[in-house]
Order: sequence, then C-alpha cells, then structure tokens
Amino acid sequence: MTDPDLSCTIAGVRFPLCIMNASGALCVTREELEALGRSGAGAIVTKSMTVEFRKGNPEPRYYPFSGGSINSMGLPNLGYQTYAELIPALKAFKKPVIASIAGLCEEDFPEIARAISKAGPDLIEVNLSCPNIPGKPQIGYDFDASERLIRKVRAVVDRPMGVKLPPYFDPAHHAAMADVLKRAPVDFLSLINSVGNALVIDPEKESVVIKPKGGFGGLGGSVIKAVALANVRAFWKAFDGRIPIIGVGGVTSGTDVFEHLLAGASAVQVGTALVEEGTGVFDRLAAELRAVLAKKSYPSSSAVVGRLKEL
Ligand code: YRO
Repeated sequence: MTDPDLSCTIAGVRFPLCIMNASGALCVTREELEALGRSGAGAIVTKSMTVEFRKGNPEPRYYPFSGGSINSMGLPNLGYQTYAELIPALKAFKKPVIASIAGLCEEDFPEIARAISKAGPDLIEVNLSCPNIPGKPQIGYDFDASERLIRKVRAVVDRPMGVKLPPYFDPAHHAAMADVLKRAPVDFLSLINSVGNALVIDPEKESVVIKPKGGFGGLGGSVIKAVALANVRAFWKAFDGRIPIIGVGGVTSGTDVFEHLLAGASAVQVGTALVEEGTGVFDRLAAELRAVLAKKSYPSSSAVVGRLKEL
C-alpha cells in the first residue's frame, strides 16, 4: 500500500502534516519561529503574544522530569507588533502560521486580535488560560467571561479563529463550555493547555523545582495525556464531530498521536517533547505515526479521526 497521508485540513486551511508545535514550545523568538519553518513541523504556532514585550518570570521557570514538565514562564514574548511584522516572512515557509494571542486583561484581546488579523496569519488561536479580574479564575474557567471574550475577538478578526482551552475535569464544565461555543462559535479548538497549578518536588533537595509562584506551575508531557484525551473526546462528542480539534498533551510517540486522532483530534501539537528533543521530533513522530497507520492499514490520519471504540 502507498504511504499513509498525514496531511489535514482545519477550518479550510491545509496542513502538510497533522503534527506541529504547541504554543509556548520553542516559538518565542524570530530564530525559533524560523527553525520551526525549516523543520518537519506541519505548521508554525507562535508563543501567546501580549500587548507589550515581556521578559517573563525569573528562572528557573521550566523543569523537565521523567513524566513530563512543569512551567511558570509568565508569558515571555516579543509583543504583538513584532509578531505582526514577522508573520509575512514566516508565511514563506509554505505551511500554516498560527498566531496565538493572550492578554493580561479582557480589553487587551481585541487590540491584539485586530492588528494580528491584518498581518495575515492562517489561523488565530485565542489562549483562554489568561488572568481575569484578580480573585477570579482564569478566563477559561469563567464561562461568561469566555463568551464575552470570544464575541469581542470574533468581531475584529477576518481569519479563522479558535480557542485554546484549559483542561476540564467535570462533565458539567465540558457542557458549559460547549454551550458557550454553540452561542459564540469558533472555527477550531486546541485542547488542552497545561494542567494548572501543579507542584513538582525534588525530594533530594527538599525543594520546589521552579522559582515563580512558590513552585506551582502548569504540568505538561506524558503525565497529562489521559486528561488531554478525555477533553478531546468530550468536546468531539459535544459537537458530534463537527468541530475541528487540535489535540495537545502528552504526545511523545506516533502511538500518542494515533490515540489523539482516535479520540477526535484532526491534528496534534507537541510541547514538552519538542522542548526536550528539539525540532527533529516532528520527523520522528511523523515516521512513527506512518508506521502505526500502515500496520493497521489506515490510508490516512484523517481516516482515524474520532473512530475510538467504546465497550
Ligand atoms: O507561563 C506561561 O507563559 C504559560 N504556560 C503554559 O503552560 N500555558 C500558558 O498558557 C502560559 C501563558 C499564560 C499564563 C499561564 C502566563 C497566564
């Protein structure tokens, strides 16, 4: 049989490979973004951008361990105007460019969204894991704030837009966010952001492993795969498979990609494994996924999407 086709189409945009970087992973600077362009990655996703340049939190702010990673980067990024200037050059790599936008408050989002949409990325990914009013949970855990924000961004962009959601752990929360997205539709979902406010301890040193927030940070990597798969599956079902999903969380092998596809993802993003292995990870994952699909006689990655069996 011929080689399985690993391309995909999301919101009308064709990706040469259904595997790309997760926002945050090796995608802050011009050099990093160009390296993603030259790599086997199926797209270039930017770090979430804010209104102004940000240095981010004090180091150490990222720590890898056997099962994954913990981070509290604090949104280090060049500021949206610099990314707006970079986007035309990034499009020369002939793969989709996804601009991730963030904000320190709700009002930041429309300003960034309007300008970045004009710069012409193929897709806009709105990071809902952003601070809200102090004392309130992040926007993604505030369903009214999420709906307001999606409406405000949608009104000022003329590009396909999606939301990057935090993990939910209760079916009532999946249902509440799905209802928001039915009232305020988006073109795709990226699921999930890191599992927030985890704590990793080094027992030898009797210490936390990252400096910000007393050691609390977002968990990524293998240890969150099951949480990511559950969120992909829950939203796939809530939309009867009618919304494109990018699965994020715990992808370190071709089999992990295959599991995300079964759950309902059309593509996957890679965070921790990219940071740990470098941009060669995309070619390795593509080769491993090709082998899994060939062995199972699937003609393409798209033929797998959502086909998880239940007992
Ligand atoms: O610390 C980060 O920049 C960060 N890390 C993540 O794992 N996910 C994110 O969405 C972000 C940026 C947003 C925030 C956590 C700083 C509010």
